[in-house]
Amino acid sequence: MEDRIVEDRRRKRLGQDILFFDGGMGTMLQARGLRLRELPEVLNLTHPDLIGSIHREYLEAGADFITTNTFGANHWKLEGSGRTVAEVVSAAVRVARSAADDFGARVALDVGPSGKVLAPLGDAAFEDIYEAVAEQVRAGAEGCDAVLLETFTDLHELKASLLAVKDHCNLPVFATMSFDEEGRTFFGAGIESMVMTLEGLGAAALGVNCSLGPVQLEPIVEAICARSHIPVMVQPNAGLPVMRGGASFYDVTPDRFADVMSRFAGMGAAVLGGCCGTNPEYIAKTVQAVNHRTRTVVPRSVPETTGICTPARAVTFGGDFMIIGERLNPTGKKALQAALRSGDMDYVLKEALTQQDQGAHVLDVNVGLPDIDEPALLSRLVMEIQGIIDLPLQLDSANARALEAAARIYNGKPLINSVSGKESSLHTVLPIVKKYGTCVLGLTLDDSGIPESAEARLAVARRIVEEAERIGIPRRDILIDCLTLTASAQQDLVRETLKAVRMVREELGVRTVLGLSNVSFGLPRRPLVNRTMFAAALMQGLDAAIIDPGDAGMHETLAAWRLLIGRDRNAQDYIAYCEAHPESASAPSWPAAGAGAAADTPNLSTASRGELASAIARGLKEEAAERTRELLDALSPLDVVEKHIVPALDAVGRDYEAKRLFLPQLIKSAEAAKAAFECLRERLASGPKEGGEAPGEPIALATVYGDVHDIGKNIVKVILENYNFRVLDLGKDVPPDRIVAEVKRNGIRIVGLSALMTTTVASMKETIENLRRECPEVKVIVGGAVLTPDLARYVDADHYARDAMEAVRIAIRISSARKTA
Ligand code: B1M
Repeated sequence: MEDRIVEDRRRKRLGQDILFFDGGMGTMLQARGLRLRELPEVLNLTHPDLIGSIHREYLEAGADFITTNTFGANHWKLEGSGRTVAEVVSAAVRVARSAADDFGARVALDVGPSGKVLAPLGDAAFEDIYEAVAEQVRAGAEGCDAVLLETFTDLHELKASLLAVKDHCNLPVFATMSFDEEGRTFFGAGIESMVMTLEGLGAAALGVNCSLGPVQLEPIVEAICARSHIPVMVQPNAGLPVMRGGASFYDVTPDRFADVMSRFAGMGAAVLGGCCGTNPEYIAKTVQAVNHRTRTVVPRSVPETTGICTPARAVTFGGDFMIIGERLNPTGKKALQAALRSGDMDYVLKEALTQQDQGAHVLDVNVGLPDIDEPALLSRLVMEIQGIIDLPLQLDSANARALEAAARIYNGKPLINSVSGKESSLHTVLPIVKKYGTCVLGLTLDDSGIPESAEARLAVARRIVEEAERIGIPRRDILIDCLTLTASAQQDLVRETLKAVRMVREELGVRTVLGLSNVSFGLPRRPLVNRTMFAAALMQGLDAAIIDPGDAGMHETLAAWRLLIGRDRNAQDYIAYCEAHPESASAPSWPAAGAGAAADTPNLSTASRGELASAIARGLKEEAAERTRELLDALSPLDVVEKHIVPALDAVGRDYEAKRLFLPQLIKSAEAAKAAFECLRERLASGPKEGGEAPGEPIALATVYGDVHDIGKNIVKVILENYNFRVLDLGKDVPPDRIVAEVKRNGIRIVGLSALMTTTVASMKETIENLRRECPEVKVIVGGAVLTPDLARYVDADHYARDAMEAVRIAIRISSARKTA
C-alpha cells in the first residue's frame, strides 16, 4: 500500500496531473501554542518533532507537496534569533524531507517576502533581496524538489527573488502573489502584469495565495487561468477572518473550501493547496472533492498575446494600435543631452509625463551618448521613470551591458530594442531577453546591412525568430521592425518596407513595429509625409509605431483609420476627438486608445489646478520646489499651503483611494510636497517673526502612534515657530507614553496632536486620556485631515484646529489666558 502511494505521488507531472500542496503552517503552530513573538522558523531546530508531525498530517491528508517551515527564514528576520539562515533552512529541509520520503511525496522550499521595502520606496536594494534569497536557496535547494515563492505583493521583489532562485538551482519555481478583491496587490500589481512577468522569468507555475478566501478568489483565479500559459496554482485562506467571542476565526468550512477548490480545478488550475486558517482537514476534503471531479488538469485555451507591462499596467500588441513615444532619445536633442549629462532627472521625467499625456502607450528610453556610463544611466532612468509613471518601457540601446542592467532592474516586463540578424547581436541580446523574460524588437538587418527587398527582410526576420525560439523565447515575445528608409534617397525601398510589414505579419505571425519619422528625412513638410506613411503602414497591418506622440497629424490619421476599419464603432472616438481638437492645430491629449490602456491612467486633472499641484501630483520634487518659490513671490506661505499644497495632496489621496494610483506614486507625491514645504520653511525662517523676538510658550507637537503622516504637523510647527512658540517636535508615530513622559519632563502645558487616519484616532484618544491622567493642567489641540469638531470632542481634546493658522490662534489664546490668570 505504502509503495503504491510512493509511486503515485512522485509520478504526478506538473501541468498534467492535479498536484496538491499542504495548507497553513503558521495557524497550525498557533493552534499548538506558538507564542506570537516566537519565530516559527526556529522551531525547525528547537521542536523538529512538532514541525514533522504537522507535515505528516498534511501528507496523510493527501498532499503531494509539503512546504518547508522557512517562510521568513531570511537573514533580516532571523537577526537576533542567534540562528543562521543555513542552520534554520537546512534543519527545516531535513524535517520536511524525512516526512515526505515516508509518503513518497515532494518538498518545496518555502520563501516568503523579505519584510523589506525595495528602493526607491524603502531602503532595500534589488540586489539585497537577490542576495538574501540566494542565501536561502543555497542552504535548502539540495534537499528539495521545488521552490515556492509565496505571498508576494511587490512584483519587483518577486522578480529579484525568482532571479536569485533560477541562478542558484535548477528546481522548478512556483510563484504566487496575494491580491485584494479588486485584483490588485498591496503595491498595485495587476493580474495581467503578474502573469506576463512571471511567465517571462521562467516560473514553472504561478498563481495566487493568502489574503482572501476561495470565494473571493474566484474571479481572480478565472482571470489568471484565462491568461497564463503555464500551470496555475491556488492557495486560498480558509475564508475571511471574523471576530467571535473576542477571538478571530476564518469563515469558510472545510467542505465549502473543497467545493470551491474543485471549481478551480474545473477552470484549469493545476496546483491546489491552502494558506492561513487551513489545516489538514481542508486539504483532505479538497483532495477528495477534486479527485472526484478530475485527476488531470483541465486544458485551457489561452491566446498567444504579445504584451509588456509595469506592475500596474499591461499593454498588448495586436489589439488596438500602440504608440511608442520616441522623445526620450538624445539623438539630435541638445536639451535632453544636457539633462542626461547633468543628471537633471526632472527634465527627463517631464518629457516622459508629457508623452504619457499626449497618448503614448509605451515609452522608448535611450541614453546613448558618447562618454557616458550607459548601463548605470539607463538603469537609473528606468527606476526614476517607473517611480512616477506606469507606462511600460522600451529599453533602447546598442550596448548589451546597458540592456542587461536595465532589464534586470525593470519592474515588470519590458520591450528590448533591439536585436538584429547580425550574428553578434543574436548571440548577445537574445540571452538577455531569455533570462529576463522580456519582449524583443528585431530589426531586419544583418551582417550585410539592410536588405533591399521585402523577401530578404522577411528572411532576416525569420532568422531572428528561429534563433529566439531555439533558445526558448516564445514567438509571441518577438516583434519585428521592417525598417523605414528615407523616401528622398531610397524611394523604391519605402514600398518594400510596407510590403515586408504584411509579409512578416502573415508568414511569421509576429507583431510589427515601425520607427516612422525617418521616411521624411530631407523633405519639406515632413509631418505630411510621416502621416501618409503611417496610414499606408496601418493598412498593411502595422501594430505599433515609434513616433512623437505630440504629433497631432499622427493622432488624426489614427482616429480616422480606426473609424474606417470599424474598430471605432459608430465613430464615437472620432467624433469625440474632433470635438476636442476642432482645428487640429496643437498636440492632442488623446485618451489612450483601446486595450483598456486608459482605464488605469492616474487622474492627472490636478494639473489644471496649477503647476505646483501638478508637480505634486506627478511626484516631481525639483519642479515642486521651483513652483513654490515662484508662488511665494505672490502669496503668503500659508496661502501656498492652503490653496495649493493641501488641495493637491487631497486630490492625490482621492486618486489613491479610487485605485487610480498606487503606493509608489503616493510616496513620490509626498516627497514632492515635502520639497515644496522646505521652501516655505526657508522663506519663513528668513523673514521677520510674526510674534516678535521674545521666546514664547513651549508647545509639544506629535503625530500620534501608528500614523506616519507628518507633513501637516510639520507645517503647524513652522507656523507656530514663526509666532515665536518654542516647539518640541516629538516626531511621528509617537507612542502615548512617550508623549506623556516628554511633556512632564519639559514642563509643557500645550500639546498639539495630529492624526490623518481613521485607524489612528483611537491612539489620539488614548494619548489624551493618559495626558489627562498624568498632566491635568495640559491643554490639547488636535488637527489633521481625518478630524472633525465631533471627533475632537470624542477624543476629549480641548480644541480642534482646522488648519495651521487656527492652531496658532488657539495657542495664542491659551497662552494669553494663562498669562492674565
Ligand atoms: Co497616506 N493616507 N497612507 N500617505 N496619505 C491618507 C491620509 C489617506 C486619506 C489617503 C486615502 O486613501 N484617501 C488614507 C487614510 C484613510 C483613512 O484612514 N481614512 C491614507 C493611507 C491609507 C495610507 C497608508 C495606509 C497607505 C498604505 O501604506 N497602504 C499609509 C499609512 C502609513 C501609516 O501612517 N501607518 C500611508 C502613507 C502615506 C505616505 C507615507 C505615502 C504619505 C505621507 C508622507 C508624510 O506625511 N511624511 C501619505 C500621504 C501624503 C497621504 C495624503 C495623500 C496626504 C496627506 C497630507 O500630507 N496632506 C492623504 C490624503 C489626504 O489627506 N487628503 C493620505 C497635506 C497636509 C498639509 O494636510 O496633514 O491634513 P494635513 O494638515 C493640515 C490640517 O489638517 C492641519 O494643518 C495642516 C495644514 O492646513 N493639521 C493640524 C494637521 N495636523 C494638525 C495639528 C494641529 C492643528 C492642525 O494641532 C496640533
